[in-house]
Amino acid sequence: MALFDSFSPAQYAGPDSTDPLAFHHYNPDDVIDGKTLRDHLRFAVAYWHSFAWEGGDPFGGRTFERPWFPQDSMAQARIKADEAFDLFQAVQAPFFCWHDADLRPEQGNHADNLATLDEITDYIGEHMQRTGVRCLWGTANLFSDRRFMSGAASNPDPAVYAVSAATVKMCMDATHKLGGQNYVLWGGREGYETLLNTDLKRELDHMGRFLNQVVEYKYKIGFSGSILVEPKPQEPTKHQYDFDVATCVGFLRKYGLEDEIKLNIEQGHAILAGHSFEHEIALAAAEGMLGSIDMNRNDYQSGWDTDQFPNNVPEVALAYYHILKAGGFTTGGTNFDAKLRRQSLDAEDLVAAHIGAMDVCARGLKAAIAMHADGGLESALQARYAEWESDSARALLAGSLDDISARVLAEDIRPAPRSGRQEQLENYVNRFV
Ligand code: XLS
Ligand code: NI
Ligand code: NI
Repeated sequence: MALFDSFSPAQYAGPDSTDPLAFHHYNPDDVIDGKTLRDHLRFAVAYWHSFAWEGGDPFGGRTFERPWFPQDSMAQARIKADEAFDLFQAVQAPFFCWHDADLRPEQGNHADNLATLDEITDYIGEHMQRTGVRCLWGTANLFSDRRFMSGAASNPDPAVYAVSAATVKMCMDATHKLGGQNYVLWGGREGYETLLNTDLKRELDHMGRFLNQVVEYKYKIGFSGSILVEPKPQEPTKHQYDFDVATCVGFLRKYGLEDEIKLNIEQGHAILAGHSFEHEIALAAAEGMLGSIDMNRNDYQSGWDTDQFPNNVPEVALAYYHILKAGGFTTGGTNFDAKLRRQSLDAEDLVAAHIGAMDVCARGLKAAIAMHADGGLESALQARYAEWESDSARALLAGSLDDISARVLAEDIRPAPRSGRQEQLENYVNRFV
């Protein structure tokens, strides 16, 4: 019995509606600032959390019952794909994202896995044609199988590097075939458990070369999407090499990739790294490396990557404010890399989770657009730095320490501290959310 085919596509019913399966704030066709909300937000469902994850945690296994479990055959993979596209339509998701291992079971050698991925992506391509749902990004799962336990590109064993590179080539080909708009590399187990057995410099050099091979291959096949790296500080390894945006920016520059690779920023990973989501977004934008976002929050107390659906409008509003300030998404979008809580057993829970998350994002985006149009934050920023526009201030940057010192003495420069107005700015934001 199919799970999601009885849900007709969720409709916008307005903020006063009490229908739990209707949109209250996300009206996909609403045009704001010259673009539909659909095109501003570019929502994507994550195949892995919604269809491959079975509801397990470190203390217990599967809680969900789904017609495509156990996920051990191509027949089951097809049922899963049918159900996935029913869900995408039920929540009006324009995009989805996937790992190879989510789409079909990995079985046998690389040749077997190539053949089965080709087969299932043909099948998925038919669903895409039929429904109009598109691929935001594809990626390779280089972390679940035991062969990746010590990393993929950073593995001490060259055989694992080889299989990882071949797997990424396979997944880039599949992403290209499905018209994917980005290709993502999240480090998975690229990191270490202990420095006692780790040659950190060698592992970083191997990762740098690996990413260069990815970029070379992108040009070879004419993939026109963006290559994105997804930072995360820990989990599964104790220390992940792609720790946060700042670390990734330095890494990409070191290996000559700063003009080739952008970043996919996840809210939960920002929190794990001790940053706010908007910090990571604003920093990536400042470096010209903002690509896409994974919109899933963490529990602020547990210290785990709990991948919960977003539900905090003020947080989401600030994230979109910085995305809009950077010009909005181009190839990127809003991927719900989010999973249900393991007690949320019903098909309806998954539908409601996505609808609610889309509503939260729509509210946040509308607030961000309004703040943008009002310009209050921008003019406060301009005012704060206005003196740097003067010739005498510019001369400071052009001069030497000697020049500056002479000026401080000659002009008897004595700074007069002035307010940063933080509370007033916070109050300002609260008028919009
Ligand atoms: C894990 C990551 C993962 C990536 C895709 O924490 O968020 O889901 O988004 O491999
Ligand atoms: Ni994550
Ligand atoms: Ni993610």
